[in-house]
Amino acid sequence: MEPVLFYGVPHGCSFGSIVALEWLGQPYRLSRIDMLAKSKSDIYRRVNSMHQTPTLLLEDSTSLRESFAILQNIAARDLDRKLGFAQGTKAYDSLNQMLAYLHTSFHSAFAPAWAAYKLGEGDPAIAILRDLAKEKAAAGYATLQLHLQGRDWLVGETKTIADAYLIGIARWGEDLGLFDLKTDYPGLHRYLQKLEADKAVIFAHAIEDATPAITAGKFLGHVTLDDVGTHLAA
Ligand SMILES: N[C@@H](CCC(=O)N[C@@H](CS)C(=O)NCC(=O)O)C(=O)O
Repeated sequence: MEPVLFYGVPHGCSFGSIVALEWLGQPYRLSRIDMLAKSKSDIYRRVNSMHQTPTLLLEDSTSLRESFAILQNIAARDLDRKLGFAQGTKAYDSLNQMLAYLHTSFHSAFAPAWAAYKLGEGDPAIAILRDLAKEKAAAGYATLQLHLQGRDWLVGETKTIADAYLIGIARWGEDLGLFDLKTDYPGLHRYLQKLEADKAVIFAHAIEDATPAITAGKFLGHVTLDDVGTHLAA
């Protein structure tokens, strides 16, 4: 079977992997995971023991977890697309450096606010957690805005998996009610708006929102977890 990307709703960081698969232009399928569901799927746990998204189920039925690894796997499928670079080159190092920053510093900055989101209303920890996230995320937005000054894309001359990954995470500041990006980070906002106009990004939003989605790549449709279970058992 073609690779299957398990993506999480609402607004998972898996968004970037959907965008990257669209940009790659090779056949793939998607499977939807509700991250807020009370009961966790045993089938999905067989694919990802931590029950996190994203996961890429590969052609040989093995699972690849972690956005960083999934995005590099996607890019390496066709280096001519320039979504990534050949290992051992300076461009590859720059891309890895950016992906590591985006994951370990920027993605993780929001973790306290996501923890607060799951707490019951009136919990005194909420304000502390949100303040902590705001401080860390503000540093991230400022760093990225500065980095983008005089550049069109995060790494190199064309859009890469780093841009795909960032567009799925940068929205969290507004999702969580911590920032107004247009006012607070206008330079970064302009770059994000440019990405929002990309067909693959429009497609990924439609997929998350479960509205009609027009693929700009080779999306072959959704598979259910039951389909995946049958496939895994085979
Ligand atoms: N280190 C993982 C983190 C993935 C992650 O944080 N996924 C979130 C969505 S963005 C998730 O699955 N949350 C649900 C949960 O942890 O139960 C990666 O980079 O792929």
